[in-house]
Amino acid sequence: MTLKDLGWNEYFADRFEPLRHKGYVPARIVRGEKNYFRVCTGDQELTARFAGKLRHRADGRSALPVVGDWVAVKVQGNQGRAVIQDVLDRRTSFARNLPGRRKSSGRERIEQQVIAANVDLVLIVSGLDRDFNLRRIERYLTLVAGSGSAAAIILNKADLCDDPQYYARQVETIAPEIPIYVFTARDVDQLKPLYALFSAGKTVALLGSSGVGKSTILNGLLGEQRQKIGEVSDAVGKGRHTTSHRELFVLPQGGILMDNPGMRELHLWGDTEHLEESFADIEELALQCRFSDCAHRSEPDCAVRAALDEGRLSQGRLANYQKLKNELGRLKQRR
Ligand SMILES: Nc1nc2c(ncn2[C@@H]2O[C@H](COP(=O)(O)OP(=O)(O)OP(=O)(O)O)[C@@H](O)[C@H]2O)c(=O)[nH]1
Ligand SMILES: [Mg+2]
Ligand SMILES: [Zn+2]
Repeated sequence: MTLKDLGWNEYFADRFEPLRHKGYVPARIVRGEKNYFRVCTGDQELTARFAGKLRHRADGRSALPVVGDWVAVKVQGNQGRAVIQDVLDRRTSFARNLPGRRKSSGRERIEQQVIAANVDLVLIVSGLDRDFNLRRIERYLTLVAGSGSAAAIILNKADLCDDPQYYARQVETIAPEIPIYVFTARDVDQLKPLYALFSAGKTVALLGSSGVGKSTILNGLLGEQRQKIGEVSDAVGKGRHTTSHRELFVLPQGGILMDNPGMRELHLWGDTEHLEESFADIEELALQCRFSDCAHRSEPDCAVRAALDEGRLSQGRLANYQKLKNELGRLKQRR
C-alpha cells in the first residue's frame, strides 16, 4: 500500500514539508481505540499515541487527532510504535456538539467533538425498517453541510419494506440535489451502483444509527467479512452497537471507506448558514416574506406560511427547520 492509496495528495504534502526535517514521517490515522490509534505510513501500520504537547497546545478537544487525520509521527525503534507529533490541517471535519453541564456551576456547557477528518463524501445510511425518519436525515444533512464533505443518502433493507420507492420519493422532496440509493445490502450485487462513488484516494464515510447496515455495506464492498455484523432480529429492528470504533478500509477497487459506530445523539455543531444547504427551499421562500426577520408564524405576507397552506411545504419539515435553527442559534450565542 502507498500513502496515495490512503488519500495522500499535494494538499497534505505541502503541509507536511516543514515537518520533514524533524525526522517525522507522514501517516494517516486508520483506526481509533480508546487509548491509542493505529496509523498507517503506507508500508507499515503502527500503534500510536499523541505527544503530550498536542494536548497542551490544543485549545479544546477539536485540535486533537481523530480517525482520518493526516499526522506527522516519530517512529520508535522497530517495535511497531509511533508518537503523533503534529496533526496536518484538515480539509474537512465532521463535528457534533457534546453538550454537558459544568461540574462547578451546573451551567450548560458546549464542546465541539470532531468525529472524523478528511472525509470527501458522507453516506448517510437509514434502514427502511423502523429506523426511517426524515427529520433525522435532515439533521444529518445539516451536519454534513457544515463539514465540507459532500453527502449521499442510502436507504438500506429494502427487503423489509413494502414500498421502498415511496420512502425514496419522500427523501427526494427534502434533498432534491442529493443522490439517493435504495437497496438490500445483504445482497452484494445490489451494491454495484455505489462503486461509481469511489476512486483512488477518495475517502467515503458511513454514518447512521446502529443496526442500519453500515458494516454490512462495508463488507459487501470489500468482498470479505472484515467487520463484525450485528445480530439484530428483523422483527425488532434495533441495533446493539456492534461496531465500537472508527476505522478506514482501502477497497480493492480503489478508494477508502470509513466504518463508524452507530450514533445515538447528534447535536449540531456549526452555523445557521449551513441551513442554506440543507433547507434551501425554506431559505429561498423566506427571502420573499415581507419582513426580513419574519419568524413565519403570524406575520402578514409570509411566503413560508403560504407554501405551507398550499401544500408545497410540510409542517414537519418547517418545524424541524425552526428547531435546528434554534439549536444552531443557541450554539452561536454560547460560543
Ligand atoms: N433484512 C436485511 N437485513 C440487513 C440488511 N443489511 C444489513 N442487515 C442486517 O442488519 C443487522 C445490522 O447490520 P450491521 O451491518 O451490523 O449494522 P451497523 O449499521 O454496522 O450497526 P452498528 O455497527 O451497531 O452501528 C445485521 O443483522 C445485518 O445482517 C438488509 O439489506 N436487509
Ligand atoms: Mg457496524
Ligand atoms: Zn415568513
